[in-house]
Parts: sequence; structure tokens; C-alpha cells
Amino acid sequence: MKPCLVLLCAILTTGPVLAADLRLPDVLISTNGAKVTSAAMWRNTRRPEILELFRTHVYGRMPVGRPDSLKFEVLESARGVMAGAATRKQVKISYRGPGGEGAIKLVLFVPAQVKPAPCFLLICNRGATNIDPTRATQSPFWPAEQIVGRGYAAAAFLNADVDPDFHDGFTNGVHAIFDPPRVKRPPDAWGTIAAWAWGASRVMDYLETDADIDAKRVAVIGHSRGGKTALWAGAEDERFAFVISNDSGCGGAALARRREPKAETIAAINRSFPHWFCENYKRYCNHEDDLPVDQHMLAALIAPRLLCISSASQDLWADPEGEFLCGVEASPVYRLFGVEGLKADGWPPPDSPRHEGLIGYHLRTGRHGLTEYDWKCYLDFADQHLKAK
Ligand code: GTR
Repeated sequence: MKPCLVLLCAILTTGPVLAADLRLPDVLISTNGAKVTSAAMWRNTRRPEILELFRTHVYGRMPVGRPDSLKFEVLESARGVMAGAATRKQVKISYRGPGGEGAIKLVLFVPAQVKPAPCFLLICNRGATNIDPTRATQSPFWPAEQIVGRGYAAAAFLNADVDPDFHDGFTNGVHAIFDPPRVKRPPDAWGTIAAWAWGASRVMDYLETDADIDAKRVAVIGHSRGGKTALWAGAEDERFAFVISNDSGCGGAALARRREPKAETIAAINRSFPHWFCENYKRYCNHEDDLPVDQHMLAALIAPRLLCISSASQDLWADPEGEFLCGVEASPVYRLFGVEGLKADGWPPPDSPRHEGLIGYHLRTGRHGLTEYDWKCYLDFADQHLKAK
């Protein structure tokens, strides 16, 4: 064969790296080699084991449970906003630890006609104008009118309230409040993504006390770094009935072992954002195969609850196909519970949501972002699977 023909054949046969080629850790084989064959084995043995692996090697260990000092102050409760469609509440959620005090400001719109209402909680990693309580600015990042119009409460908080998004050696935010003073942080101490996830759980603590909210039907949603956070929040806190990862990419839904040439890697993310993960995660820069987990095991920690994963066609940095495969590879755990995870024969074409199973997936045409189209998909999925719960 001529060299150019050899090259052509090589190009034609080199498809995308499929999950089967990646030698992912088996989500259903315990560290001691035992095959997990029932939902009970998953719940009692394998799930706790995987959760511990993610705490130790990826996100770090957050303080356990609700702090005794947690306080809720409803600063405002205004009926008849959004032309009568909603009640607006603004709530200060505060906490105190050895290092001082901190607070999250929650913005919440409850539909006037639905009580108690299922709720979407957005972890907002963009500026405050995206979650404007006055609605003078209406951002597609948080289309609160559309959410309320579909019969859901719309809740949002700024991740920066919990922990500012820059590397300062963990001297601000919740790390400074709760971590004991020490010369060196342990290598599994919580990073900033774990801090934001902890914040989402404190908001959940409040939502459980609000009679207007059905706390058994709360979705936690985040985009990109917020999507990584939503996944970790849903893994750590099983009160979230529905978890939504929008374009979460590396350290979120994308499988680390894919190493797609145009996608973010563990080395790249640790270089740019050394504060997001725990120190141990840096051991896996350029050594993805040594990591005892991959991200499908994170998605599996949501089982058998509702999960949506989405990608954008031009968002190659987030490895869209790797995000899809994450849902596929988490699905065996859903099957242990007698339900379907992601039902799709192959990577679906753009703008064709797959919502049949309890893991929904869509690939949106376009760039990295959280858009009204994405929200429409999540609301449709919730109508189908969350409303009926
Ligand atoms: C990028 C980062 C991604 C993603 C994104 C975002 O710069 O590399 O992992 O989190 O930021 O949050 O928008």
C-alpha cells in the first residue's frame, strides 16, 4: 500500500476513544475484588468506598453535617412579584466557626400557584447580576420567570459567598472559618469545589425548613465549575433528588482517562486552578491511569436519583463525548436498582435530548454556556421524572 493510503486508512479507523478502550475502573468491582450484584451491596459497601476515594483523591474532605451555629434569617418575603406569579424571598444563611462568621445570601422565587413547590437550586459561578432579585436584569443563565412559569421554585446563590474563587492558600471563605490553624494542610483537605458543594448543602438545610418548598424534590444545578460542584454536592448529600451537570468537563462529568487532545486534563486544571481540588489530586497530573476512580463513578454516586448531563457541540475543552460516556458508564449502577440510567444507542446528535431513563443527556449546538435551551431540557426532564415523584 502507498504510504498516503496507509495514512488514510489509519485516519479512517482512528475513531474517538470509546469507554471500552479506556480501561476505566469497574464501578461494580469493590477494592477487595468482590463483584457488586445487588442494590444492597452497592449501598452498604461499594458506594461508601467510592465516596471515600473521591474525598481522598479528588475533592477533599468537607466538615461532616450541618454546623450547630447555622442560622436562617428571612430578610424579605414579598408576595405578588413577577406580575403576581411568585413570592420572592431573600434569606441570609449564616454560620460561625473558630475562624469567624460567614453567610450565603439565597434568592428564592416560589410560584404562587404551587405549594409546596419542587425547586431548582442554581450554584451561580457567574456575577451577581445573573441572579438579580429585582429582575431588572434577566439573564438566560437563570431564567427564573421561565422556571416559575413551569411550576418550580427558582433558588440561587453565589458560590463566592461560600468561598472566593482564587488561590490564596485557603485563608479566606469557609476554609478560614472551619479549618483549624495548621502549618500544613492534609493532602485530602477540602478544596474550593468541595466548599461550594458544602454551601449547597447549607442552602438545602434552609429549604427543608421552608413550608413553600418540597424538599424531597430539589434539583441542584451548576454550569462548568458549578457543574462539577453540583455533581459533588449530589454525591455528598443524598437529599438532592436531582443533579444537573451543565458542561462540567474535567473534574466533572468528563472521563479523565479519555485525554482528548483538545480537552482539559488533570494537569491543566490543577495548573490553572490549584485551589479547586485536594492536594492529592495533583498526583494524577499526566498519570490518569493511577487514579483509583474515574468520573463515571461520581455520576454513579447519584444513583438511583435523577441526573442530567449536558454538553455543547463546540465545547471541546469539556470533552462532550466523554461527558456522554460518563452517563453510559454510570448506568450499570442504576440497573442494580431495577431502573434505566442513560438510554441511548450512541452519542446522540445535537439538540436531540435523551430523557427516557433516569439519566438524561443532551448535546446542545453551540459554545460553552448555560442557555435557555439547556434550561428547557432540564425543565422537560423534571416534568417527566421529578413532578411525578
Ligand atoms: C475553565 C476551566 C473549566 C471550567 C470553566 C468554567 O477555564 O478550565 O474547567 O470549569 O473554566 O467554569 O467556566
